Amino acid sequence: MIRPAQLRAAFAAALSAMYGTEVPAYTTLVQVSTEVNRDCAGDAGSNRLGSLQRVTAERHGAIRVGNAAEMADVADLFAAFGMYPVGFYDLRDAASPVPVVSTAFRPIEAQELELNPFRVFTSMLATADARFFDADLRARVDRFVAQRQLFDPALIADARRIADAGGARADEADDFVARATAAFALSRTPIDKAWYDELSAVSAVAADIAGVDTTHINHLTPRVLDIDELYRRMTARGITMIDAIQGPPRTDGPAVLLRQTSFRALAEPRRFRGADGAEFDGALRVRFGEVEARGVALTPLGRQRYDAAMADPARWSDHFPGTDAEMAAAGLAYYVGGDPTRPVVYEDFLPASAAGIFRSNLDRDASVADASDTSHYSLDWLAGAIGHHIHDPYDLYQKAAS
Ligand code: OOG
Ligand code: NI
Repeated sequence: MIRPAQLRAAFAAALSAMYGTEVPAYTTLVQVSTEVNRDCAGDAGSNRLGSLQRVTAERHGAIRVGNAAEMADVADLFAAFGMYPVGFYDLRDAASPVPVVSTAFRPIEAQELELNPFRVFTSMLATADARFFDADLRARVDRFVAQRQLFDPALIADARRIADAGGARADEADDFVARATAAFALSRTPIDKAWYDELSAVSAVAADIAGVDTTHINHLTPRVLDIDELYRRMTARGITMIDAIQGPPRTDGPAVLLRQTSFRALAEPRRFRGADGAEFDGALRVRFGEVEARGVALTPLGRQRYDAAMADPARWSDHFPGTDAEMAAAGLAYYVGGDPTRPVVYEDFLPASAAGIFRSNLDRDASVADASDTSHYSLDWLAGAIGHHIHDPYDLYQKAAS
């Protein structure tokens, strides 16, 4: 029996290999990340926020789907890899709104995270939100998405069986991982130019999701121990990074939550079909490179402080103490058994950073109409629609700490 953790590690590695052939700059990013991690971890190869081996293998992916049925397939597929939905992110209300609601599929137990922490931020197009989609466009998008098939039903059936059995048979594991990986390859099928452009006028993300017949990895993000150093080294190599590192500022105190930065990938060649039916070559810039550094998970109290601190990051130390011992004593962050030398690593995402990452890689913001939103997207709605419990991240951190 091949256990979910082994399948997950193989899946993450296969996606990484595939994405590296699709987006060559990603390979550079992984190389530089590996160098930075080696330099940071020191001779012992260890770091309080994770072993060099774990951190260097660590990735998160991002994918985008068009409706709840597609999201349900994703949930069933990822369950075979021991990845379960955690948290609900509503990016429609961000400073630069994106018409999606999201969750993150990831391992939920400490031991599973240690074996392989691969996670995938998964967004669903919010077509029921009238601020982005009028009734006519919504109906056409919903129809387009309903007629396509992102995942072979046989793949999903195998995933359900593997999830129920708690692993795959040795003779089927490689083929299962290969088929799951292929479902996220960039499609070579021609894109209907008029349809893609119509959706782009609403939102580049809407076009990326519903302008094509397939889904794909939008980005795959390695983890680094020192993101400021990574930023410097990438810049020195002539790769233009976005202006800022998203999330908390660099401080002398304990690293908290998640810091991320990215670079825009170059235009990728894509095939198009014009109104006259003729095909031609074009290019799209929708996929990018992202990198992240992870810190200690904050308690709800710590998160409140974080939100207050982010309103005025220059005065960080007014909100957060400078040592793990003080963080633990004040109940601001999670530590295993309350021991300040054993931080519980933050495994999730940050909505403001996610919106910032989306935004920094788009040519323009979504166009938001002055309509009222009568949609009912929520964590409970999504859980019902995909038929899976969505875990509360704080419950998981509490458990990891106890
Ligand atoms: C997802 C953006 C969110 C992150 O790291 O915050 C994300 C997307 O671009 O589809 O991946
Ligand atoms: Ni990301």
